[in-house]
Amino acid sequence: MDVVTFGETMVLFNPETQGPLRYVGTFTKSIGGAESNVAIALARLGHKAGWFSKLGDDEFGRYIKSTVMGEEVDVSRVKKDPKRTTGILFKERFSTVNPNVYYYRKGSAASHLMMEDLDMDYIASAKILHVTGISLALSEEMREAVFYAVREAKKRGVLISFDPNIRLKLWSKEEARETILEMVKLTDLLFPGKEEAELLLGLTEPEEIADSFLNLGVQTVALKLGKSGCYVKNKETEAFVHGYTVDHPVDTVGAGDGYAAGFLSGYLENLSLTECAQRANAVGAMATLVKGDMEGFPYKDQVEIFMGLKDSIDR
Ligand code: KDG
Repeated sequence: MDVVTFGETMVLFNPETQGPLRYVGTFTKSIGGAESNVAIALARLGHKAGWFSKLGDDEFGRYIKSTVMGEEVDVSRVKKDPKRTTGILFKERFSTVNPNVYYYRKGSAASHLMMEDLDMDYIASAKILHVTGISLALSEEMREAVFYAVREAKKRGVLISFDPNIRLKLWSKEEARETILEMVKLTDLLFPGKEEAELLLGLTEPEEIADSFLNLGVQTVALKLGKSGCYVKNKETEAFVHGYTVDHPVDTVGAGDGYAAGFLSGYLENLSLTECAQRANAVGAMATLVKGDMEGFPYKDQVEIFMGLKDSIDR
């Protein structure tokens, strides 16, 4: 396995029309979950990815499992919780590409994922364990499970990849800051957004932000700067890497997960830091071209065409 990840994936209802949810009559059903997004994006880029969670023993749980499996992600460690249900997520759109999000996930099966649910041999079989701050916000059990998995995996030589993914609908700024900074100290590859870094460190300059994270023990910081691209730094090198311009973005949700997957993909292929950042920017940008959290992630040849590394034959 190249990358193993775990966390909550919900059934996602995307409105067909704009406006307040109470007036929306039709939705497209899909799935949303930061960690499964990363696993799906990695699988499309040609890597071996495993994702697990706890799902309700219900139709939405079955739907999520078969969808992730259909993307060629290993789902062999997914568990069912007969007592709890699968979480639900609704988006609501007004004029922008950034939708509002409504969660129906409190007490969900996934938020009861705990230490005993972890197969540490499976996790330790991966080169990289990827986790996010969403799991840290869901419940005490989940938080404990994530810290345990990360500490154990680290002891067993697995690289830790972490995306803070701060969702203020799930916890307060203070709680997020304290918990996430604790996780950062265990992290090798870190993927913060600029606003997240500001919230965590109170800093605004990319170079200062990266240095602060490196001082906390992080090996590589990939700071997402939105449309402008990213700033990446490790002990040996640093670079500002331009983003890709997208003419008609339709949905920004999932772009950060695409970025993380693009970066990890480059890392697994031993690309340079700048090349990892370029692939990350490209996958993130492509994610915004399609409605849905994971639908827009490209296959390897598609991202190479997008980056101008390969010719496309359209007809
Ligand atoms: O990063 C995208 C995710 O936020 C989305 O797919 C749904 O996991 C999700 C969440 O908790 O918001």
